[in-house]
Formats: sequence, structure tokens, C-alpha cells
Amino acid sequence: MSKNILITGGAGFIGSHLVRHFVNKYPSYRIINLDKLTYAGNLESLKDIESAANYSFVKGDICDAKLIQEVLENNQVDGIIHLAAESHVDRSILNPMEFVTTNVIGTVTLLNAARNYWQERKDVRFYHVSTDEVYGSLKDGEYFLETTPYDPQSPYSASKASSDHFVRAYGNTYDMPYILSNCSNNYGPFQFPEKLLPLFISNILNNKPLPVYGKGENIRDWLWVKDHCEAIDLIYHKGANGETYNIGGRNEWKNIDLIHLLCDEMDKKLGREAGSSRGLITYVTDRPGHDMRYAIDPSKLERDLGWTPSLTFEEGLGHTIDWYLANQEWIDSVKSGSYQNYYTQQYGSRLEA
Ligand code: NAD
Ligand code: TDX
Repeated sequence: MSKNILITGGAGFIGSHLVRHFVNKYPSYRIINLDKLTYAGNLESLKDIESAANYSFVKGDICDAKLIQEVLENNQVDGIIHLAAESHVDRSILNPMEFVTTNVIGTVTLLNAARNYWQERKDVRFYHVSTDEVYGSLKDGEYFLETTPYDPQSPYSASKASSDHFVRAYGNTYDMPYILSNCSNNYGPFQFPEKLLPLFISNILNNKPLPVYGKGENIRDWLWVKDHCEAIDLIYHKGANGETYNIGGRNEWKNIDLIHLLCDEMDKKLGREAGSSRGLITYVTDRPGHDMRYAIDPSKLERDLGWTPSLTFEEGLGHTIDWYLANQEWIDSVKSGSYQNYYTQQYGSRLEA
């Protein structure tokens, strides 16, 4: 199995946890992290492992074919775990082309480079880390299976669906060894504070409104980010070529119920009067095309590879809140770039709706 692994998007939320996981668990591997360091990529998230002997960082764009080719050759890469992407649904509504460029063209550029470098080799692996959003929205009682037809509804999920299709197309057409996983909503430390949980934690701390889209009745299936990384590790090492695995912790929450739980936990941890954070909840105009419900059936991953989540949602949420409370300078640091302007400029009107 591969020992020189290129992880793309390793300075992002999930990528930073995955890089740390591989660097610490596999000292004999060489882990190369390639990341463009967009607003969502932060080397601050990797401080603890930046000098590890088996780790190196390359600042670069997955759309840069020449650079990717050099990185593959110089490091004799024999495995790629591809996470680099534009990942925020609201941004994809405002600027779909950025998502096509990185998520579709970037993925195909990476596939091309891997094909050129690996040629006919079969002792290699291209792993695409994808999302359950490619399957669209569920009715009550339904679950996403690996066989669920694709039905993406947002520019983000359409771009991820397209990249999934290209990975399978390269595998089928050129016989390149590949594998995919589609995971539900992740939560935990180092998530950029535009996603629901870190945004709301940060707003509660600063007594700012909590913008709940629509009626707050949409349902998401939440997974502790380190459990996602354990699953990726298992799938990378033990999954069968050409297979897809759905990853999720059987943990559905209606947005408003989750927000109430978060508010109550934050009140306790901050020593505030019970109910005070709930007072910040502000219903705002719904996200256009907002998918109603996601829910993963992870039976294949559980049955074939023996994966199970390591902690309950209440435990994970507690760890997450504690981490953001102890690392407020991380939030300030990642928000200090182009993000702040972009956010206020683009989202101001929705927040005021
Ligand atoms: P993120 O936005 O936190 O990180 C993305 C990373 O990719 C950043 O470090 C960014 O700098 C980098 N990047 C962006 N464009 C690039 C480019 N052109 N070239 C090189 N690097 C680039 O995203 P995340 O939440 O960590 O998600 C990682 C992957 O997992 C994505 O592919 C996403 O679709 C998928 N995923 C995310 C979730 C979730 O809940 N966050 C769930 C399922 C799947
Ligand atoms: O301010 C908000 N108010 C609100 O009500 C935000 C940011 C979100 N929401 C709602 C929208 C969703 O129903 O909360 C839910 C979660 O929203 P996000 O954190 O934006 O996540 P989501 O759109 O579900 O997508 C996430 O999970 C799947 C990731 O961003 C994707 O990258 C991943 O593929």
C-alpha cells in the first residue's frame, strides 16, 4: 500500500485533521499537503505537526497542472487523498464559477496528472473525499445508500457530483485505481466560522444574532470530524478499488433543535442566565434551494470495514464548544483575511431580512 501520500486541501477543516491523523499514526509514510490557502485554508490549524519529519507543505492550486505533475514526480507519490474544494453552499449560490473551477476542473486536472505520472500502475490509489449532498434531499423515512441516484440541488453539490462522476469515469476508462466516500455534515475544532456550528458559537460569544434560515426545520446528520478521518483511513487502506462508502453517524438533528441545544450548553459553559443565548435567535430569509433533509445509511462501512463512531453527539458538541472557547484567537486569526469584507458585503442583506 502507498507510502507517499498527497493530501489536497490539508489546511482546511477536515484536511487538517486528516493530515494530523496520518502524520502521527504513520511515521513511516511521507505526507505531502498541497493547499492553495484560500480564505478557508489556514496553516495555523497545523502548528503542532508542521515540523514533523514525515510532513511537508506545498502552497499550490489543484488547477495548476505543471505544479501537480512536479509534486507527484518529486515526491514519488503513490496515493492521493483529494479534499481540496470550495465547500460552502452559500458561497456557491453567490459565485458558482469558483466552484466549477476548483471542484470540477481542479479535480480533473489532478486526475490527469495522476494518470500521466502513474501510467498503468495498479499499486496506487486515487481517493476522492465527497459529500452526501450529491444525493439531494430526502423525505421522512428515506436514507442515502451508495446506490441512491445523484440529484444535486445547489451549485456546490452539482460541482461535487460532477467531480465524483469524473473520478469514476477515469477509473472506468483508464483503469486507474480509485475509491470514493460521501460523508454527512462534519463538526469539530478548526471549522471555518461561516458554517453553522462555529458561526453560532462565535456569535453567541459576541452577543450577535444567530441567523436561522427559513423556519429552522431542515435536518442534517452530524459527524465528529475525527470519526470521519478514522473512516477515511480505513477506506484508504482496506476499501475495495472502485467502491463507494457512505459515512455518517446516524445522528439526525432538526436545525432549530440543534441550535437550542447549542444555546443551552453555551449558557451553562459561559455561566450566563438560562435562555439568554436563545434570545439571539433571528429567523432570516431561507437559503435558496435549501435541501430539507440529509441522512446517511452507513451500513456498508460498518459491515465491510467495521467502522463505528467513537463518541456521542453530546460529547462531541461539548468538546467542540470547549475548543472554540479556548481558541478564540484562532477564530480571530482566520477571520482577519478577505473573509470579513466578503461576508458583510454578500450576506448583510440576508442577515437583516
Ligand atoms: P474547507 O473549505 O474547510 O477546506 C478546503 C481546503 O481546500 C482549504 O484549505 C482551501 O485552501 C483548499 N483549497 C480550495 N481551493 C483549492 C485549490 N484550487 N487548490 C488547492 N487547495 C484548495 O473544506 P472542508 O469542510 O474541510 O471539506 C473538505 C472536503 O470534504 C471537501 O471536498 C468537501 O466537499 C468534503 N466534505 C465536507 C464536509 C463537511 O461537512 N465539511 C462533509 C462531507 C464532505
Ligand atoms: O447561518 C446559518 N444559518 C442556518 O440556518 C448557516 C451557515 C446555516 N444554516 C443552516 C443551513 C443548513 O440547513 O444550517 C444547516 C447547516 O449549514 P452549513 O453549516 O452551511 O452546512 P451544509 O449546507 O449542510 O453543508 C455542509 O455539510 C456538507 C458543508 O458545508 C458541506 O461542505 C458538506 O459537504
